Amino acid sequence: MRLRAFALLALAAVSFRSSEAQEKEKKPEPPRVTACAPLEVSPGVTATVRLRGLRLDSATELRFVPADPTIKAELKEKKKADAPNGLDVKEIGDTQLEMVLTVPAERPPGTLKYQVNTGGGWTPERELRVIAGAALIDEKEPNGGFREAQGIDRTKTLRGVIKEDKDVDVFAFKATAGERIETRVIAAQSASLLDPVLTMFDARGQFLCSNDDSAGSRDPMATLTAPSDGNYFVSVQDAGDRGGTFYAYELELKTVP
Ligand SMILES: [Ca+2]
Ligand SMILES: [Ca+2]
Repeated sequence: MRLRAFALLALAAVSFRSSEAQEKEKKPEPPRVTACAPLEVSPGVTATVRLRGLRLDSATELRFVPADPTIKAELKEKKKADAPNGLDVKEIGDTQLEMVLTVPAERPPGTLKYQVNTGGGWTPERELRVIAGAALIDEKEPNGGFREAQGIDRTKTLRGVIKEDKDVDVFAFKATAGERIETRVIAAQSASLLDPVLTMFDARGQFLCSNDDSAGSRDPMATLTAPSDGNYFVSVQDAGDRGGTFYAYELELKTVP
């Protein structure tokens, strides 16, 4: 009798467990953002930001962390999307979402954390950089070689995109002899699919230095001591020669002691 009761109990436990497992299977999984473009917004400027990820085509709501009712935000086009150039769709997701954001003009530079909701819950927090419009320069194509290099103002952040496979972006800047210039690319540490490589050259196009990954991130950093007064070049490309909409980056050059 006791044995039979035990067997019944065990059976009940099994069926309870399996219905719990079924319940779990039915519950939709939370969405995830794997990439975004551009990587930044400017206060007072309405911007369309594209997100790539898992289950974003059923997005219903967007929120900021901490909550900020002064930001105007709207979810726009939601759709299924193919995996770009051979990337694994399970990793980067097969959906896209557009959000149109206006951050108030008074907001100071920094970061803006956000989350997207679907029936399955909220995405983990992601962040956009907030950079004043006057401190940003946009990349201008064509800039694929030394002859068509884009001259840049080193006091500003350049915002660019490796827009297709094998795209290389080249920028020109001036430096004085002995000046130390720290150059870095921000991409992977934000939410870009780009694995950037940066390379620096002198005015004749001779290689000076290069970096792929630094400080535990796929984003490179290099410090150049200018050997003489004159023009220099810096190039940005993808380590795997890939490119596309979600291969955005920021390039910053600053003089350091
Ligand atoms: Ca480009
Ligand atoms: Ca890299």
